[in-house]
Parts: sequence; structure tokens; C-alpha cells
Amino acid sequence: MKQALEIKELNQRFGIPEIVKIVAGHGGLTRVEVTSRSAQGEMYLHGAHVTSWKPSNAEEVLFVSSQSHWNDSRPIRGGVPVCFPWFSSKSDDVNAPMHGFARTTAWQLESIVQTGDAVTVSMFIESNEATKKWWPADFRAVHRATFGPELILELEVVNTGKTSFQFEEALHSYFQVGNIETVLVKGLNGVDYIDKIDEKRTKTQNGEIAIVSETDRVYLNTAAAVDVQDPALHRQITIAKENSVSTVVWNPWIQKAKAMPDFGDTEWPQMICIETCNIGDSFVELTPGQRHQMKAIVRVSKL
Ligand code: TA6
Repeated sequence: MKQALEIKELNQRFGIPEIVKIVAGHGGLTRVEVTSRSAQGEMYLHGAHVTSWKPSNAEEVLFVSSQSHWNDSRPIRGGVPVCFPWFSSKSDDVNAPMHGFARTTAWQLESIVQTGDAVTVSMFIESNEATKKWWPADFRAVHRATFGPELILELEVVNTGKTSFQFEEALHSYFQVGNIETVLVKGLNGVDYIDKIDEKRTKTQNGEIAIVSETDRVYLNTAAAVDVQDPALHRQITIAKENSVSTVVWNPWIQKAKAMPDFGDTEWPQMICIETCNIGDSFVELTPGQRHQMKAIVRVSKL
């Protein structure tokens, strides 16, 4: 009953008739649903997690595992997990959640604005006792998702405290592909990367990337847009970015897929992660009052 009242109030405050409604989604988690002339989209308050973007002239672009958990203590497997304020494991605390606490935190709706054919959903979190259990900083983070002919994701972090802090961030985007074994990833030729599957050795990308085994690479010092060419679905997904200098390319392949309980054993051929980040040595530092906005801009075109 409590959730029904909350959803009713959220629809009164933020709903847009025929365009935006707030519902109880998978696992009863609160979901914003967008249906406009240019695109359909979904975003959960849990983790400010975008789980769907389907432009009117294309099929679903994001991958979500059929085995995903749907509860407020686990991250959703797929879509766009927001990794903040650290990436992967926390260097000084083995008990800290992987990829930070943002993706398993309840965010709040800030605004929902229709601009022409596009709809921008903004959600925010602010530092509190729960976040300070893991990280002492005073901050406000906003995740703005614009569902239109492009999917535009912006993660803004503001230092609301009196001391500087450093953080890592990633929009850990899972993209739907027809067959990973025929996909080619272009745009990173000549870029150095850390190969997490080969003892974190640093290598240089030679040409385009074909995925032929478990792939987990952190491309360094690159602002380049990436093209995911997917002949099986006859489309190309382009991921451009702003204020991001790291790009992660990940596919778990067979063994890692089997090892993940919230990922189907046979789902690895249907997805690839192209992650828009500032991680490792490319962390972000904010002085008091300073803010940083990282943006991913996703487009789909016919191949
Ligand atoms: O971004 C790639 C990666 O760091 C992989 O190493 C793998 O762990 C993936 O993220 C998924 O992490 P998660 O904590 O969501 O299972």
C-alpha cells in the first residue's frame, strides 16, 4: 500500500500524460517509463539505472540479462549501471561493494522534462550517513538520461563539502548485439589499454577489436567515439562521449558467463559492454563547490 501511494504521488509530481508514467517494475522496484514519438525508455530509481532505450526506428539497444536480480540490495545486470565513486573493487576496503555504492542506492527523482520528441529524466543522490560508511565525501550526484533519437547519459558530481575529494566513475553500458563473434569494435586503433585478462599488461590496440574470448580491457587516455558494428542485427551502435578519458570493453565469454549467477550461461553472444569512464589514474578530483559532468551519447544506424 505504501509503495502504491508513493507511485501515485510520483505520477502526480512527475508524470506526463501519454508520455511518462511511474510504475512498479520488476521485483516491485519503482520504474520510470518513457514513450514518446522518437523513443521508448525505462529507468529505475534503484541505482538511477537505465534498462531500456528503443528508438522508434530501431530495436532495443540495451541488453538486460534474463537472470538479473531485481531487489534493492543487488545491482541490475545489464542496462547502464552507474559505477561511482570507485570502479571495480575499492582499493582500501575488500568489503566495499564492487563498482561503488551508487548502483545499489535508491536515487530520487529530481525532474522529468519533455523537450520536443525527447524526454530527460533526472535522478539524484546526496551524501548521507549510509554513503559515509564507505566514503567520507560530501557530494551530490545527478544522473540525467535523455531518451530521444539518441540516448544521452550525463553523470554530474558536485563537491558540496569543504575539502577536495577524488573519485572514479563509469557508465557501464551493456549493448544488445546479434552475435558477439561477428561484431567489430572500431575507434580505438593505436590506443594503449590494460588487459585485465593478461595480468593487467599494458598493450596497444592494433586496428579494430574482434571478440574471440573473454575480453576485459581498460583503454587509456582516449576521448574517441567507438563504433560497435553488428552485422547479425544489421546495425552499428556508436558511443560518443564528453569529459571521459577511459573506455572499457568487456565480454565475459563462456566461463565467466557461467560463473555469474545473475547472467544466463548462453547470453554472452548477445551483449558487449562499452563503458564510458574516468577510472584508475584518470580519476576525477573536485575542489569544494566544483562540479564535473561526464556524458555518453549513443546513436544507432543501419549497417
Ligand atoms: O567493466 C568490466 C568489469 O570490471 C569486469 O571485470 C566485470 O567484473 C564486470 O565489470 C561486471 O562487474 P559486476 O560487479 O557488475 O559483476
